[in-house]
Formats: sequence, C-alpha cells, structure tokens
Amino acid sequence: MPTLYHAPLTRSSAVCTLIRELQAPVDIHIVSVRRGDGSGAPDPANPHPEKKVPFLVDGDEALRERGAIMAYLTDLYPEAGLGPHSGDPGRGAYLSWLSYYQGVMEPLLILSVAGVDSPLVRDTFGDLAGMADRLEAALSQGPWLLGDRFSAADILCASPFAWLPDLTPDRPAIRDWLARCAARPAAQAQQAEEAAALARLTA
Ligand SMILES: N[C@@H](CCC(=O)N[C@@H](CS)C(=O)NCC(=O)O)C(=O)O
Repeated sequence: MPTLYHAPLTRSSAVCTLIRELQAPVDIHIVSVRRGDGSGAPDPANPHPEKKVPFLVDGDEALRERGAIMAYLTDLYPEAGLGPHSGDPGRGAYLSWLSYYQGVMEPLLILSVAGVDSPLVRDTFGDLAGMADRLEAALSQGPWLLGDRFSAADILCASPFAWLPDLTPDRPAIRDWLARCAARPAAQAQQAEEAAALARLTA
C-alpha cells in the first residue's frame, strides 16, 4: 500500500481529498513541517528530500509534487475513474492541466502574493487574467475542466483558491466550478478534518 506523508492545512490536503475520492488504500502518515508563520519544524520521519509535503512512497517508487502524485494515484487506482488513462480520450488534457497547475498556475499565484511583476514573469507565465481565461474556456465546455468528467485536475487546480480567496477570478463560471468542487462529499469531509486540525493547532 502506498504511504502519503502529509501535514494538515498544507498543500498535501488536496492529495488527501483525492484519496477520499479514490476510496483507495493509502496509508496517511502525518509529519510536521516548517510553516510560513514560523511554527512547525522539518520532521526526520519525512523522506521528502526537502522535508516538504506531500510525498508519496510506493515500494521502490517515491514521488514529490502534487501533479505527479495525483497522476500516479489515479493511474494506480483506475476503478475510480478520476483521471483518463493512457489511450483514453482526455488523457492529454488531463496531464496538461496537472502540469499547467504546477508549471504556471502556482508560480503565477505565488508571484502575485509576493508582489513580483516583471516582463520576464509575464513572458514566462502570462498573467492571472490569462490564467482565468484558460479556466473559463475549459469550463465553458462542461462542469469540470475535462468537460463532463470530474478528475484530479479539478481538485488540484481548485485547491489554491481555498487559501487565496482574494485571488479567485471574479468570473461566474470559475466561482460556480469552485463551489461544485467544494460541495463534493470528499471535499466536505476533508474540510471538516482540516477545521478540526486548525482547532487543535490554535487551542
Ligand atoms: N510544489 C510542491 C510544494 C510543496 C510544499 O511547498 N509544501 C509545503 C507545505 S504547503 C511544505 O512542505 N513546506 C515545508 C518546508 O518548505 O519546509 C507541491 O505542490 O507538492
């Protein structure tokens, strides 16, 4: 069984949501991490080379980065249908969204929070309006990024807006999609677990 190294209230929470959606056996091992507010510390029990989360270990395989972890898990547990497989229609779009998130969306969002704007950033990543255009165009074809099919790409690409509500594009199609993602039972259950973790951390 794969093991996910996870810390509540971090990026790895989106992987936990996927695991709930998959209803698949994954051992979730809680570790501590260094947090932005100065709390927490790297955990010697975390095999991630930089002591970050998420990190997935499956036998001899070890994966970092949520896009890679999500593609690996949806391939490993195909019965759940949460990501098209090689040869399936939509496989290209699926992998593209996972990589677009890692390679464009998250850098754009982080650079925006950091107040970094430069011609190099715009040439490389575009801008938040362009990102919103890409999401909106996909969502004009159906309720999910892959049209009628909900996938891990929705979980990953929706994930930052829970933490960065001010950067949520003010576009009805995107807001409705985020509401659909948040209303799923797996997302609700994970949200309840996160709220309990937050209450413990702040007690
Ligand atoms: N690009 C990575 C980012 C992982 C990451 O930065 N995780 C944070 C938690 S949100 C972390 O583990 N921070 C602890 C540290 O940097 O020491 C991914 O999406 O998986």
